[in-house]
Amino acid sequence: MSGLLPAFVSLVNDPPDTVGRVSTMYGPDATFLGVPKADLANPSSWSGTDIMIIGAPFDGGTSHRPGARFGPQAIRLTDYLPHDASRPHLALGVDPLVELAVADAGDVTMPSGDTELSLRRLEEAVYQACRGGAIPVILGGDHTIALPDATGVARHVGWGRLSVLHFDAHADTGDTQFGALLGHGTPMRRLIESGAVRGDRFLQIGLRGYWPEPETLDWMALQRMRSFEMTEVVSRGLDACLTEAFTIATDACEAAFLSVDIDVVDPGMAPGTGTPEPGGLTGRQLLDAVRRIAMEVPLAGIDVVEVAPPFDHAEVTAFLANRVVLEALSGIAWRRRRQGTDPGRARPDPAAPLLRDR
Ligand SMILES: [Mn+2]
Repeated sequence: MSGLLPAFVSLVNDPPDTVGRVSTMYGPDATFLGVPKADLANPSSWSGTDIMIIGAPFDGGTSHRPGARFGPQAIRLTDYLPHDASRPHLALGVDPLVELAVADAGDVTMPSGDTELSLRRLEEAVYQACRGGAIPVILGGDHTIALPDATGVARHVGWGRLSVLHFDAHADTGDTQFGALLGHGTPMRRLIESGAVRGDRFLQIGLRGYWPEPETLDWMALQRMRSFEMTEVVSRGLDACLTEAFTIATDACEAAFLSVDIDVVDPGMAPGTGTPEPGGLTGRQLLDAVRRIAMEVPLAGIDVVEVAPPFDHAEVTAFLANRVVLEALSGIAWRRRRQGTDPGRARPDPAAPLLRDR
């Protein structure tokens, strides 16, 4: 690290195995809806944890408007109900925060000016959570973090044995971004290039607009990616597209990683994001899709990214992202109930009348 000013040396030399800390990088030391804290560096303190919330407050990879570094805290805190670590889900009949052991590791310390150090720390934190038996749920942060997120999960699940379900307005498969390999426009290409995930088990839903350019689409086709552009989603219906995606995602893979870029939703319903693209899913469609995925597909990791509170209005986007996390956790809790010996109050058909047979 010669040539750097001495003042920066301690930061750069910070050991990469510094996986996190039991607090948050920006704002008060709060956990996701009041769930207990966990110290990733001390696994015995969180043994038995099913879900590990990890904050990734990094926006150094944005190509346009930054601000997603404030996403984790907004997703943790934005809810009109008490932060009492209980959320009984009406349609599913499960309480994910009670039935699953959910803990919050706080934020990984990710200086947005040092991309490589930040991503290395995050990958290690995700891997540690997986190794301890938890499903990591990473709160972004810009989409650059999908690279360490899915890599950390693949290291545990099996290299190339992980499929990806990716909701986004953008493919994020660029070769470089302003000449850099790392950024929120390139993580999906890096993941496929490294072999962490399979290109032919990579499902993208909600693409639209005016990017990427034809050369990148050629590369995506070569990898045998399956990308559902919004016109196909509208024409066939989201449910039919999801059913096809699930068939591919569960073929010859151990588990799936779910990556939700909040800009997949129309900017009218998710204005707080850095690169808004008109014409997206409704908030309702995204919640239903995430719930269905968690109910039907074995998930090994999740991230929710690109919530940028400085551009939000009335916390619309933060409320939605908070519910995206809850729908995922509720679906996981429902799946475990239905597959276990005691279904409890889990409702076999969420579409049935709420108070049927009472
Ligand atoms: Mn993205």
